[in-house]
Amino acid sequence: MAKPTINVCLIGQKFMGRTHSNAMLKVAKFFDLPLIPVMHTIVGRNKAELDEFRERWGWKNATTDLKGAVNNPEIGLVDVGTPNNVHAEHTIMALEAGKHVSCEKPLAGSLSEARQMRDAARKAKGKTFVWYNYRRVPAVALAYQFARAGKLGRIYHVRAAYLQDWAGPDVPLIWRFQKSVAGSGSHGDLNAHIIDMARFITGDEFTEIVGALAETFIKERPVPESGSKGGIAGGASGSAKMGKSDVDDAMLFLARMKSGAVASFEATRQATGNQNANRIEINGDKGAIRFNFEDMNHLEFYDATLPRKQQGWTNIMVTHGGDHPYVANWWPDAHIIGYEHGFINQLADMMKVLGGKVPEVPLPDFEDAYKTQLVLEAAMQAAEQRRPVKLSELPQ
Ligand code: SOE
Repeated sequence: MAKPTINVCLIGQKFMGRTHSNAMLKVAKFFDLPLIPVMHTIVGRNKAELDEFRERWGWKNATTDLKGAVNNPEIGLVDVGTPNNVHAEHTIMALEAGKHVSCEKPLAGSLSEARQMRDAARKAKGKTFVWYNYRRVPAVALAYQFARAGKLGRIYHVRAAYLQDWAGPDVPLIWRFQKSVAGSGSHGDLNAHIIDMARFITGDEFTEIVGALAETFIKERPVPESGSKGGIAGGASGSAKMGKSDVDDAMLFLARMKSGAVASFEATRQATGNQNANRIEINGDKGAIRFNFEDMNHLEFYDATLPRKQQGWTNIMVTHGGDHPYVANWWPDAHIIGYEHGFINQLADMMKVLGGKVPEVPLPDFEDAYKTQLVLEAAMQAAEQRRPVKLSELPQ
């Protein structure tokens, strides 16, 4: 019997447009879902680029008419994969049109826009989701299960760093280096992920940013000649004209959490030698976990309840279908998976939730993602004002 379907309208066809389109193509092949996504309409600004994208990925329709597509009564889910400065406009339009809405991270480029989105979601009938895709890397989901099962015990430390090294001086002034579009640089792009991961794994919340430091190493960049592909894979060529980069290349901060745990965070695009090292270590009184996305199929676990002579880091290959999250839908032991599978796993969970089922691990909605946005904002204020900032000072 044919499964129920939901027509999807995707806004944006650059880097995240590709990861989301790939997830839509694959999800029903690998997961038994209560609801199947249909690639109904791709929305963008450049008709020629859109037609090529529609053809390549198999979208039924392509249009530059954002309003018409979002308000199309055939559409059930609007998926926003555009730069941060239009997340609020696109998602609120869709919520007001009665659609379910998913949005790329971070929720928005600013706290005020994130708050508008959160408030719109509170009033809307549609469900909301945010693509914090690393929650659905099996090793990170396993860390969540370990922490929630008490295997780490009382948490003392969260130590997280998201280190990239792609943003050399030749990289043009794409939207990621423009505060008016991105809201911040590595901070909103990379610290957003590790803040969400820390909150997700521990179940803890932040109370205070004790200190923060933002640095822009490369103050000017070549102005892009061609439309940038938006992603870190470049795709834009720089002109001779130079423009000011007004965002952080690196942001480091120290924080306190509700449980009493202390935390250190670092995001940078100039950590030479670290290409996409999304790293987190959490130390508790019963155990510890360590994860590095550059080795994404492994989770290191330290069991401090063993006799001291037996204690040591275990390097778990998180690919066992019987026990590890999501893996039963993929391949046999040690037939490893990649970056794109986190997005497919996320879409599977979104379809489960829309189909009235329970996701494998919790999915962040706009309410949840707003809490991550509060931490982002508090750290930015702490860096700008060179003082500690309590999250309670911000609009909740
Ligand atoms: C660029 O820093 C980027 O593409 C981020 O925007 C993504 O969220 C991250 O998953 C990979 O790096």
